[in-house]
Amino acid sequence: MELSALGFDDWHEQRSAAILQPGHSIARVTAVDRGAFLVRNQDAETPAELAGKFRFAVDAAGDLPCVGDWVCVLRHASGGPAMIHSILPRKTFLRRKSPGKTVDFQMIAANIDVAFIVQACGCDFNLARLDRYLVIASEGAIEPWILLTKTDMVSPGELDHTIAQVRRRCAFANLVALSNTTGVGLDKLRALLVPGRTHCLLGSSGVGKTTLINRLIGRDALDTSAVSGTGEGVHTTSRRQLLVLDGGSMLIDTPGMRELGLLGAGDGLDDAFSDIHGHSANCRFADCTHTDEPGCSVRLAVENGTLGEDRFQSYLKLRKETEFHDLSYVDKRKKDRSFGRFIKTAKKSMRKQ
Ligand SMILES: Nc1nc2c(ncn2[C@@H]2O[C@H](COP(=O)(O)OP(=O)(O)O)[C@@H](O)[C@H]2O)c(=O)[nH]1
Ligand SMILES: [Mg+2]
Ligand SMILES: [Zn+2]
Repeated sequence: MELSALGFDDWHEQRSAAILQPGHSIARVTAVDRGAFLVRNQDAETPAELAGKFRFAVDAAGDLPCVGDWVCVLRHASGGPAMIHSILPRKTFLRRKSPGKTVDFQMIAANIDVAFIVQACGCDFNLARLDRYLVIASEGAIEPWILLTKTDMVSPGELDHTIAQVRRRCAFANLVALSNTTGVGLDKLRALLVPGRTHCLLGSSGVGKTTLINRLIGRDALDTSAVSGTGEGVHTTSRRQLLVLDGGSMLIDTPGMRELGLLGAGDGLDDAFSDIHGHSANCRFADCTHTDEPGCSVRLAVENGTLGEDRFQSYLKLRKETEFHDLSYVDKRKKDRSFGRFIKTAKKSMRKQ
């Protein structure tokens, strides 16, 4: 299997030239479990560890390899784990604010082409959470698809109602509804999986992500929650997270994440809420916050019904959250080495506005 079949393209090739050292080779991270990694190249999938020098140079959690990363590794002729010496720049990424009080980035996965945002019909279905996932995908330059699972659990009427709610909330979102139990909708999903492209399943625990991957593979390659209890932690060492399907497309299963805090997600907000961003071009003030300024086109759109009040409120809530965390992050890293980098990205996003 060529590296290109694993998703390595011109974009990565160009950026690898300056980074790749003599004797090193390129591989893709297929699984991460605390300090241990699996990496895959043309020949095989092997265990890997961070080289001491690399580990020492890392000063932020987001700089550590995550699933989907392209890394430069050194393999010893005598065997043993491959040593990871550096990470190639990420073309796309999924990241969140570290859970809890820490204000830092945590990478979920990298170099993803399509993110399937999975929600189950019925009790898991939640539009606010959907908005949050869409912002996270947009921020990382990843094409989002909404997957509604467990359609067998609701009546056709309820399913239509749920789909209509999604369409009203995010008119631009692509959607597939399916059932792992009956198999309805699986073919539609299969048709979306492109060889050489990396797809990622994102969603709460229990919505059917692992079951779906097993259905696509046709065997139980991954443990579902029914087997592992919570579906998190227990079997992670034996569980490969990036899988290559028979057709040549790649799928990443992520463990369910309870907290999906936003940090540095301003651009993602503008993209995921492009309708609101569009209206804001007509606000009287260029820096209008759409809260109490006169001549606000966004609030006008809410008043005349062009923009849903719930969508607008969701936007304000997520914006407040990322702005709040951005401020603490800047505070925390003022004396930090990597602070310069954050400023650079912040400036870039300001220019884009
Ligand atoms: N009725 C129904 N149950 C499903 C479906 N997909 C998954 N399940 C069940 O939901 C539970 C959680 O599934 P799992 O794949 O582990 O969810 P994950 O945490 O998102 O990976 C398991 O008991 C599955 O058998 C579906 O389409 N319909
Ligand atoms: Mg799972
Ligand atoms: Zn405004």
